[in-house]
Amino acid sequence: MFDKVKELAEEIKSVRVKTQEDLENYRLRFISKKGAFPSLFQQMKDIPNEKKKEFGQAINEIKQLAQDRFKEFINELNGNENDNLESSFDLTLPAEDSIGSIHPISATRNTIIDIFKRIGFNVEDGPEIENDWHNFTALNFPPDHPAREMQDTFFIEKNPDMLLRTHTSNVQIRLMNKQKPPIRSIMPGRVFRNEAISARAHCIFHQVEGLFVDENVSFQDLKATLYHFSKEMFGKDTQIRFRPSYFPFTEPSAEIDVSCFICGGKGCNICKYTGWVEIAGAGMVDPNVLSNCEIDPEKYTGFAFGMGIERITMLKYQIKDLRLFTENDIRFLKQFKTVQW
Ligand code: 2NL
Repeated sequence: MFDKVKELAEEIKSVRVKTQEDLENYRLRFISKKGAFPSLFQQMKDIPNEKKKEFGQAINEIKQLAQDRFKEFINELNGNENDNLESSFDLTLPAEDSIGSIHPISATRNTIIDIFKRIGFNVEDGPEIENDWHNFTALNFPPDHPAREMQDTFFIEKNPDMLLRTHTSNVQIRLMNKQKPPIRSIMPGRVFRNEAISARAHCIFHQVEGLFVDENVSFQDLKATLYHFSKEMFGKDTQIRFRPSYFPFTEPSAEIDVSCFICGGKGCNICKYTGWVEIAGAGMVDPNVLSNCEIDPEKYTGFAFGMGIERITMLKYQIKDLRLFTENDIRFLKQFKTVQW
């Protein structure tokens, strides 16, 4: 009798299941009520009493084996089916929701580029990893100048210093070195500062800087250019104002505000009830900066400006937290599907 149990165990172990039909045969033979086990249990009555327990345990063990293998066979067959793409996906269905959207930072950058291109500015690009000269010293930040504190950055190497640029002005320095006036260019790009990340600050962000150097370029040219830009960007009724400020690389320098395009200047929580929002910094290029690039400050003058793309995007779309730009949460990005540029 025990031999029969052993034989059945061997048989179960030797079975290979490749098709649904094999599986059904296995089920009939080892799992169903008419299979091998009920008849084995029936033979219990012929077993001497002292062996009954041992016999029962042996049958139960291989019955468990039969059931375990049955589950494995089912998984194997289903698994193979999933490998077969044709049977589990309908490839003729239209792709759903697969077209992405323009990132709001790109949209704002593209709008800014378009506005300046139409009034004759070129677009320039340059390195994100920069040496001390092009990021600081040529821009009139002497090595111990306190303004360097405000633009602490990430150093790739010390002595000689290699660092992540804190503004795109490095591109302007490089441009003035290789191209003599007239120069009329904007420089969009990624910049870096050693800042704690919060809703209002990030260690990586984006800027557009602009530079116009020629004979007789005046502060009036700067005002007219930024006034035109503001109307194009925020609407034709936009007003601008200049507040005196300080940058090491411009003299005089100013902070530029536009009349609040949400409330039209009446006061709201975007403009913090002042009627004005800050959008850029600007000024006349310091003569030292021109000299550093071997441009004669007696012959040429220039204006320059810089604006943060994140800041303008946050104002435009009323985005309250800067971190949303880099988290790539699809629920945030999807909201810009209708934005063209
Ligand atoms: C801001 C202010 C500014 C400049 C950037 C510049 C570049 C050269 C020479 C002189 Cl090569 N100036 N750039 C000038 C004034 C302001 O940026 O608030 N940016 C976000």
